[in-house]
Amino acid sequence: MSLLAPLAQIEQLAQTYPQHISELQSRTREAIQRESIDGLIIHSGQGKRLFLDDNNYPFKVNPQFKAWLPVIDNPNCWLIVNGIDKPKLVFYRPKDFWHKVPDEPNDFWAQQFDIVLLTQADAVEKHLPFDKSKYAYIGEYIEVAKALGFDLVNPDRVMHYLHYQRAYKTDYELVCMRGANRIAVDGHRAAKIAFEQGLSEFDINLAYLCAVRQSDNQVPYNNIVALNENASILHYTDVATEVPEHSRSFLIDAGASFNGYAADITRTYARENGVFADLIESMHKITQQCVQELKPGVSYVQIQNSAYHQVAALLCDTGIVNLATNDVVESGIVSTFFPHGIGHFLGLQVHDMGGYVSDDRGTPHPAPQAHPFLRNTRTVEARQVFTIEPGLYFINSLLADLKSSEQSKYINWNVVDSLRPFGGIRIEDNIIVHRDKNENMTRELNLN
Ligand SMILES: [Mn+2]
Repeated sequence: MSLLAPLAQIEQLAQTYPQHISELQSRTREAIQRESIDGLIIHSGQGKRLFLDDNNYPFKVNPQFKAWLPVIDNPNCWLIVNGIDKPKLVFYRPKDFWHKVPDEPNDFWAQQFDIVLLTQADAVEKHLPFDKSKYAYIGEYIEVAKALGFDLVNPDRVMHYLHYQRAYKTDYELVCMRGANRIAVDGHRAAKIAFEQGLSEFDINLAYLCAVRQSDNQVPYNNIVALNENASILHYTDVATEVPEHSRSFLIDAGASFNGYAADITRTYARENGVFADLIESMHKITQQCVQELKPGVSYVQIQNSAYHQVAALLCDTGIVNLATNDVVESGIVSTFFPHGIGHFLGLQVHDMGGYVSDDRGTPHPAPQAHPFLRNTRTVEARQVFTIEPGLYFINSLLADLKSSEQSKYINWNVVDSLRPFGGIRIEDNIIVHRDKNENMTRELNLN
């Protein structure tokens, strides 16, 4: 658990956790009934060696494991669950003087498990059910599962059900997600100051990590810290060490982890007033308008369409495109400037699972043709957590395509060229949908 957690938050975690486990138990009962099996054996993972090397990649835990408990840094752990008996945790605690050995579990979550300590990773078999034919292995290491005698590995019916249900967060998960936002917002404030001081991307990133007290490997995804033109590269993860001559603009897409749950926040800043700064203000309004439209019963695709219209209107108002708003959308011109989805589920993973299905049997519901990068097509419901992240960019490769097309004549290229050096804008908030209201976790922490 984060050392930054205030006392009230620690109490909330302890109070809400038993209900979280009982919800996971109930999902487990349903999942194993559908598969006609007796239980699930969930593997936290294992160390992964670099090719021709004796070092490991950073350990990334199986999300189905960390769904149960906030143990995110310990390989070779196992959970044995059947939805009825108290969950059994095989907790890896080797004799090792090279690496830090985790303490024996005694945190708020520990009493929900029957805990067995494992000193040798390859001695786990005696703690697992003898007859594996009625159990499914849930994890990444198929060869390990086979060697242990499992026939069923990540069976579809179980996985579809668990992924679908993961979209409905328990109260415990909401406490964790608020915690992740709180940490990330501290980082965003520090990064903004570092930009104002004229620091390099590398040093801004350090300022961010320093404020969130998490390393590159602990934050939920690689931070995007982009000055000037680099802000037009959607997943820019270089961190240039040199200080640019002019820091005109700054886009930062960076999160934080809390008990294995992610925050995913983006802000964009301009050095000086002007057209680009005005565009940033307008994009803040579009984000907040989309958040307002997010409510139970609405299709997430509808939010995407709304964002498209609003960005199209902005392109017209700014004189970038000389067409009526509807024509900017229908011609597809808007996707040159806004080429990604409006957002996604957020939770144990930054792009949480279960966005492309229409039911818990995994019936596919792919993104519509007009929005191929949209990561969610479900109907919005209470207890779901989303990002809302409209963008407006000046991406040279996409602009070149537009320039060589029929539609080039509708574009005011002088305005476009004057904005290219600023890269682009994305404003991303994290929202819990409740039955009667939305909770914009990011804005409630006064990150504007
Ligand atoms: Mn995002």
